[in-house]
Amino acid sequence: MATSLWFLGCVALAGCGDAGALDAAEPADTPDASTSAPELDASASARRDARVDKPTREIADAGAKLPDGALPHQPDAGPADAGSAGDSQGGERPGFQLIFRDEFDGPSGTLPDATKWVFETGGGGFGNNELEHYTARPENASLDGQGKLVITARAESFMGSKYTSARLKTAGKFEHAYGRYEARLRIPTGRGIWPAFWMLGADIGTTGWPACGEIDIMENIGSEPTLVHGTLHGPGYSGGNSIGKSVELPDKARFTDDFHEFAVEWEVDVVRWYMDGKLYQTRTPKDLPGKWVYDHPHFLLLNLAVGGQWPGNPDGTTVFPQQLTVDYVRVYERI
Ligand SMILES: [Ca+2]
Repeated sequence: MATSLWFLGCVALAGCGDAGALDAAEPADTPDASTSAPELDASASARRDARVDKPTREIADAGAKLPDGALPHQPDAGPADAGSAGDSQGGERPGFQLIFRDEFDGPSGTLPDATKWVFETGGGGFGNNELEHYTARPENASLDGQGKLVITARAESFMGSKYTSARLKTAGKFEHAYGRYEARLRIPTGRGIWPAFWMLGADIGTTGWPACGEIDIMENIGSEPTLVHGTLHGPGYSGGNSIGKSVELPDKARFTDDFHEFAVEWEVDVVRWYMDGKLYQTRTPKDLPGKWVYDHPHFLLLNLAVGGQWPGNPDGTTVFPQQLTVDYVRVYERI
């Protein structure tokens, strides 16, 4: 089946309370003024831009072979634990050296490690007509005491929004170029539910979006429980014109029923996407209608949006709360 995609868009960082240079960011340009973000109040920290179109894309075979010219993947270095059990002790990967990790070990109900993660808070739709208000409360993001981070979207009235959730980023804490970026996630499901694990260029505050670059490692809309998407957004290919591919599980199993590992391996002039250790997409500058903007540090984001142009809004079939559960986030450099 064809997929309908509005891809992750921009973040305009304005007036956020985070430490670091991003505080001074100007609101980023959006690819379509008719769908640009509303004016921000001073407390709102970020906006994604609008998805302005619904391109149809190929769905990858999860067992795809490494194409000619791609750098070698380590075929026996896949997820240390492909099942549903936790994997707090893993992380060794031949040919790579860990440079960032969070296994999310810690007492139940505590907030994620503030030396690694920054909460982005606020509502207003993030340019996508999203419905959630992101908070920094443990009700929306906290450890479960069993080695997992749980981001929870709740149906509740909060500062004018009907839903609350959380959005975490490593901006100002961990920003890096190249390497392998992976997370083991159990995603939620249901119409209007929109989890993502992604990266933005750390220069977004000065160059804006999409010139800063955006690499979406995993994105799903809850009405499509058997598909996830990997995408690049850059100048000339952003929003609905972004470059990406979708991938399914064998037998079209639902992603929400188990943990899966999502990764990119990002090198000079190439980004490769993996799902459970299997390559499903490779992009190089020749694939892009615009400039390759992935030669500078990016930061990571994890978020769980509710509603918006791409996923649509929750309806009577959508169950709340919904949870994005994160077993680990790890970043490696090649050695
Ligand atoms: Ca863990």
